[in-house]
Amino acid sequence: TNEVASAMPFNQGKPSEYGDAARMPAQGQTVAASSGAFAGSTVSESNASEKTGEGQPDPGNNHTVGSLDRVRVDSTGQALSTNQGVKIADNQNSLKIGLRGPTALEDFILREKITHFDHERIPERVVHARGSAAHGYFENYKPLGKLSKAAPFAEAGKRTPVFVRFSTVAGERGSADTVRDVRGFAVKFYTDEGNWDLVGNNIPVFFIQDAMKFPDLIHAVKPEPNNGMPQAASAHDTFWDFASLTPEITHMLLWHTSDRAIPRSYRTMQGFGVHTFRLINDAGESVFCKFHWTPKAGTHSLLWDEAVKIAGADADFHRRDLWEAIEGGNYPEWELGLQVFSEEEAEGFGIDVLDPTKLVPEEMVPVRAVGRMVLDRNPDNFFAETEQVAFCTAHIVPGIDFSNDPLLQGRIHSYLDTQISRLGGANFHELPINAPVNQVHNNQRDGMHRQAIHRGRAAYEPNSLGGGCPFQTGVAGGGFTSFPEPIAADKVRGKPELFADHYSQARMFWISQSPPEQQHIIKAFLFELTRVQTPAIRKRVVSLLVNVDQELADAVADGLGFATPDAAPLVSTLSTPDFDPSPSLSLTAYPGDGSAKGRKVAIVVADGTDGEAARDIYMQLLAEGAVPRFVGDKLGSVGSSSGSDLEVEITISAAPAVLFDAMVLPDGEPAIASLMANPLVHAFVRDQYFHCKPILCLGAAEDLLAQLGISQTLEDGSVDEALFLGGTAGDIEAFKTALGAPRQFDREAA
Ligand code: HDD
Repeated sequence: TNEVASAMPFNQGKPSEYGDAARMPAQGQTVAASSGAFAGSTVSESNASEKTGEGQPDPGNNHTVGSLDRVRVDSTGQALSTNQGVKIADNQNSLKIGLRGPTALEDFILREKITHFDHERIPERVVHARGSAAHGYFENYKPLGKLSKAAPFAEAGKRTPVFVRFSTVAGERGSADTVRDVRGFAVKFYTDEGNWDLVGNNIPVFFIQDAMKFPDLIHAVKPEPNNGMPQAASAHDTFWDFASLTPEITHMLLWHTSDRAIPRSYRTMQGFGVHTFRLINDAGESVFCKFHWTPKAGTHSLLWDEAVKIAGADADFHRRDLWEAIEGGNYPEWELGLQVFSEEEAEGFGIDVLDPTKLVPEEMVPVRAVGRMVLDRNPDNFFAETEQVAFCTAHIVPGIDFSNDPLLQGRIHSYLDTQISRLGGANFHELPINAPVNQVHNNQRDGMHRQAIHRGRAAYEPNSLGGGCPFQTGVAGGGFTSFPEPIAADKVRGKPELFADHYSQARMFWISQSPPEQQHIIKAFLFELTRVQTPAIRKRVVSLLVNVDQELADAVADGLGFATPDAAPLVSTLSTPDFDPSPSLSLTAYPGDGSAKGRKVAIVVADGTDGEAARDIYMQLLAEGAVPRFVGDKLGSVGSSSGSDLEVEITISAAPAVLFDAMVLPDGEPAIASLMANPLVHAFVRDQYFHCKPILCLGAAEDLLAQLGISQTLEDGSVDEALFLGGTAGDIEAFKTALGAPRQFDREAA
């Protein structure tokens, strides 16, 4: 298998770990080092945390990665030292008074080491604690100056460095990746006019309409406070109690029970800015905008049974997938799309675009692609980068502005505030991963852990002693200015009346789903509400569903063993829009490029497998960018009926079927016979089959399927499009195509 091993994708795309090559990822970017009002600064400072960017960056250098290099530590060839730089002679033994005596209080080496260790942890994020991140860039397609003067959109081909963190919401830092939950999709753009954080989710709507309710929502979904259960799950009484008493949540409940909440990987999910934002152009004109990220790999989700099993087999399933894809040079990519509309247009939508429980259907306002985002480098250090990165919705740049969405308005406060306790003070912006690529100049001073060494006497403005610097720029000098929205209104606690339409978009979502997607939603409601212990809560949730769709409500009530209750009372008599189905709300709308890239394929082998054919398939899959693995009963070689022996890479018990997107059963009679006798192999094939994944059988391998009662003819007489028996060249081609296609959900009906 040497030729196979050397063709394996892992650890090949990454530039060398050490030295200059690590600083020079292949992709270049066009951000100028010093720009804006400070371009002429003659003070040559070198301060890593403030990212001075001395002179011009090297061509082809990624600006963020480059400035992070200054703080990267590489211990190759270096001696151990204390934090004060004193070399350490003995790192095994503390300083004792006699070999069997007590330890001396003066052992500063021991004390420094233990003291530092005692303080290694910081509080986890209050929500979105579990996550994973990567570096990359955003590349703009065309100048968008007419719409927005934001720096990333200024020129065609312009690349802005980004750091992107994906997360689950409810679980703690060490919880499993594949739980049913919303996924965070937070993008930090290091623009040359400051940092812009687009802190979104993989679902375009939210649970609540006002930030005032956020602590209640999170207290309800987090583990119950008396017993600390359940971890990373919404399937418990407090969440559904809150939900059943909060009708505005209904639209989100349908997304939350849909396949969106159990993505196959971060690479195969959409992202959304959720809120309506404003874009501002040079003339100060403003339009409304919603942000969409669409994955090039297409959208793919898990089945619930699979997600549950993966949580045990590999709790890091999504983290590992992202890491391995980037290490393997298979860089995840998304297209950024904008939905742009004027305030006047929005008035005709029949929804309030300031309501984050509503979306603007793409059929109403098309999504126009404006650029692409590529993630091409893993962090060097999880804590320094992924854990310490601080996203804040308040981080916007000239050309972007907030809308009055009351959820967004509250977030603007929350994110900055939370970092102060999570990261231990007001200077978290100086942490290398958080610092903008342009230098920071202001009169904010001191505080815990201050890194910058500010020069001069004048830490106030206006001043004459500092030559008037740093100075305010005005708008013409590139300074941020808010859109001067005219407002004359009463100061009130309340909501616009259209916010009270809680069901019309929930119904639109439901009728836009394909039949298998609808079945998954029903099953998810049944799972969640069966876990709920209080019967009245179950009934209240179903009474919300009656307002969405009678069949949905009936199916859920039936599954829970009670008669469908009456509809929950409507809080408004306003007539509500009757939306048509919106095809873009179904995951079937995003096939992506249909490629097999990054799809994991198990080639199950045993003594007597036709090695030549197995190796041939392996190489063909590699050529497609897929990730094949020889899976066997135990590690070591297995004898081959043709060609040299095969090396098993992973065992069936270490990597059960749920960790693969597809499987191949090669030919070879003795091998088939021994696989048939192995109950683990039965479970493997059954899972692949019932999870609707492509299966390719070569030659006699089809006997194994026959023995398990699996055939190409489905219950309703139709042909299974993802089961390939026989192994002709045509079968192999069709199998490769199926790798990038949606699952064969027709099998579920059986
Ligand atoms: Fe939030 C983290 C996304 C509503 C308060 N949120 C956080 C993260 C994401 C989101 C992706 C993780 C960022 C990271 O990776 O570090 N949150 C959203 C979206 C929302 C939303 C898309 C609705 C549209 N969030 C929301 C509200 C509030 C918060 C209404 C409070 C009023 N969110 C927070 C927070 C967190 C956070 C407490 C925890 C850790 C952090 O901020 O840095 O401030």
